[in-house]
Amino acid sequence: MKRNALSDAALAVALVALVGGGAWLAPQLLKGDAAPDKLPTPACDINAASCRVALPDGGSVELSITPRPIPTLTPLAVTADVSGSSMRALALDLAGVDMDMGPNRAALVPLPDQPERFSGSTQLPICSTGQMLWQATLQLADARGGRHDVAFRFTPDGEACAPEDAAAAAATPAATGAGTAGSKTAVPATDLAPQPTDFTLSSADGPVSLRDFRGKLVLLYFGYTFCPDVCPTALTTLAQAMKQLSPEEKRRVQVIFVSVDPPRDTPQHLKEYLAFFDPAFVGVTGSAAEIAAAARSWGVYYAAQAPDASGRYSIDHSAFTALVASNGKLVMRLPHASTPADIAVRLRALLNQPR
Ligand SMILES: [Cu+2]
Repeated sequence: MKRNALSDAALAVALVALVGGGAWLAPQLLKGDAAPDKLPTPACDINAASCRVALPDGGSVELSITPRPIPTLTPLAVTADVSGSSMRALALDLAGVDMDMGPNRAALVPLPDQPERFSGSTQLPICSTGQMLWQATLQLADARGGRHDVAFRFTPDGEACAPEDAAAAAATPAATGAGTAGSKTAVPATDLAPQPTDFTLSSADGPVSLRDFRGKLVLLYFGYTFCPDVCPTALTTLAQAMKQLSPEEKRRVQVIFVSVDPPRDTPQHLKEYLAFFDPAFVGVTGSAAEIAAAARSWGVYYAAQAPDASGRYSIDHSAFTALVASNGKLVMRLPHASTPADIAVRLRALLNQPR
């Protein structure tokens, strides 16, 4: 769905995909009674090698994240080898240091034949042209259940971050079994700190409020029409999902596309752009402050990048679709890798719930 006029921009553009890679674990499973004891960060570059850290009971743990340097939007293998200690590795949490990228915690489980080796898999859910500092926090528990954290900071390798690579990586979770309701590749609403709230923004046909769609399910996506790859892919997926619904079901679902690029996306331009995917999709925009408030409340990150010599710019942005219940509450964030069938199954399950 890449538009030719923008293909050169595609090479430089940032691509953000909140794909649900790796194993997600409800945070409450990991909450101890006391705040974790923070162990000193070792003078070791986790991006370049595995890192060994001394533990308070005299043993040590060696953390490895591969491939190295750590790429974005690529499945990562995580291994924590504990030696001379009764501690267990519980999980690895990946978080943006300067911006909240949402929960991204991979459970680590002992290998059956090597009880001191804990492994799991995860993925950095963003592909950004900008340098972004991440923190990997290894979460450990001692024999009495006390929690100990070790933090490692690194800047991922964005070299392999061309949109095509990212799209392929984003497609991987879907190909390996996402697609059923309840799949762990979706981030459940309970994991979100943001407070989804109503908004009123402008469409080509007048003001649109989220509350106008009470009684319907809403698929809410934040993006921009000059986006070379991620947004067209997401909109194509949503359009295909809608095609899998019956006319009666489709009548009870609304796709809303919120522009994070108000200077370029006029209401009329949004309408024409969205009609290419499905004329029933509604596109809205507003002032920079209105868009920022709506995005923040729905947990959407976006950041315009520096313009090139000809003044063109791309915008990094979250790439999930918020699935909003008929009462306006967030049901879940559908990852970018969701398939049309996955989305249709979820929609139908909600539509068929007794009201
Ligand atoms: Cu986009």
